[in-house]
Amino acid sequence: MTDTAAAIHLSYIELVALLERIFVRHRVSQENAAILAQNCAGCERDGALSHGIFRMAGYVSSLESGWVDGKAIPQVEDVGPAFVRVDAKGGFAQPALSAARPLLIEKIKENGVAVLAIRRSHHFSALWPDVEPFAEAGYVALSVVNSMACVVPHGGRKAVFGTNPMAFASPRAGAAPFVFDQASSAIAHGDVQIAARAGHELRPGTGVDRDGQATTDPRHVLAGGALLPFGGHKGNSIALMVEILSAALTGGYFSGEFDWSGHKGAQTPFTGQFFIVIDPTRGGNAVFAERVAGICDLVLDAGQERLPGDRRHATRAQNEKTGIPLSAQDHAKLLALAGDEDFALDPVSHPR
Ligand code: NDP
Ligand code: PYC
Repeated sequence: MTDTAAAIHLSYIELVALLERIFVRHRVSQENAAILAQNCAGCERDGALSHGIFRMAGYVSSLESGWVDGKAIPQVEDVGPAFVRVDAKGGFAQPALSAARPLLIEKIKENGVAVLAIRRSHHFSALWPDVEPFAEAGYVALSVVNSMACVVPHGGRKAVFGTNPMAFASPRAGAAPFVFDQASSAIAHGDVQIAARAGHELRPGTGVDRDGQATTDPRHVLAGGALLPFGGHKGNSIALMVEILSAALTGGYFSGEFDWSGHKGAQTPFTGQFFIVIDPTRGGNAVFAERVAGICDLVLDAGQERLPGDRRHATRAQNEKTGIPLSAQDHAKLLALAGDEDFALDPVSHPR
C-alpha cells in the first residue's frame, strides 16, 4: 500500500469477491476468475505487493486488448508415467495448473515424482502461490516461469531474458513450509514500476538505460532500458535455465519471441511454466520434514536474520487478524474496475 493511511481493511474473502467481480466483468469465465482472484488476493494478503492489487489494471488492460483469453479451457495431456503436459490455450497459467493438479498428484503418488509442463500460458503473478500448496500437502515443489524480454544477458547488449523467477517449497516440521520465490533479474519488473511511481532510485547494478549505460533511475529502465541478471554470470545461467525449462521444454515461447505489438495494452507475458514435484518420503528418510526444520534452525542460529517466506507468513498472520489494508484510493480504483457505478472510471485509461 503506497498511501500513508490504510483507510479500508478487507477480509481475504471480501477481497477475493471484489477481484472476482473485476475479472468476470473483463472477459474472464467464472471458474478462471475464482482462481485468479484467490491468487491475487493471496499476494496482497501476504504483502507480496508487486503482484497483488497493483496488478489488476494490467490484468484488465491485457484482457481488454484481446491478448489473453480469460475464458480459455486448458487441455491436460497425460504424456508419460511421470509427465503431465497442459496447453493453456492462450489463457492464464493458474487455471492450467489447477486443471492439471489431480493428474499430477496421481502420478506423484504412483511414481514418487512428476513433472508438469504448461505451454501457451500467461503468468502475471508471483510464483509462490503455485508451489506452496504442494508443500502444505507434503510434497517438495520447484517451479520456473519465463516472462517478457527485459533482461540483458551478462555482458550483453540486448534484452533476451524475462525476469524469470524460480520458486521452491518444502514441508518443514513444526512450522510453515520453507518457501523461496525470486526473480533471476536483480529486481522484479513490478518493483521497477513501483519505484518509478514512488520516485525512488534503484540499487546500483540493477539496470541500464536505452543506450546501455548503467542507471539507477527506474524511469530510464522502463523507457527502453533493461534490467540485469542478479549476481552476474550466475544469475544469468539461472535465467537461461528458466528459458530452457519454461519454453524450450514445454513448447511455449521464449521471453523475446512472442509478438504482442498488435494488442495495445497487452501486459501479460505469453510463455510457459515448468514444475517438478516430489514425494520426499520416497527418499527413504522418514524424518524429512524434521531435517528441513533442522537445517533452517542451523541457518538462523548461525545469524541469518530470517528465512525466505517468514516475512510473507508473518504478514499473512497479521492481515488475517486485522484485515488486508488498502488505501481509500486503491479501494476506489478496484471498485471502478468492478463497475461500481459510483466509481465508473474507464479502467484502461486510468491505470493505477
Ligand atoms: P524478493 O527479492 O523480494 O524476495 C525473494 C525471496 O527472498 C523471497 O522468498 C523473500 O521472502 C526472500 N527474502 C527477501 N529478503 C530476505 C532476507 N533479508 N532474508 C531472507 N530471505 C529474504 O523477490 P523478487 O523481487 O526477486 O521477486 C518478487 C516477486 O516477483 C516473486 O514473487 C516472483 O515470483 C515475482 N515475479 C514474477 C514474474 C512472472 O513472470 N510471473 C517475473 C519476475 C518476478 P519473503 O517473501 O518472505 O520476503
Ligand atoms: O515483476 O518481473 C515481474 C513480472 C513479470 C511478469 C509478471 N511479473
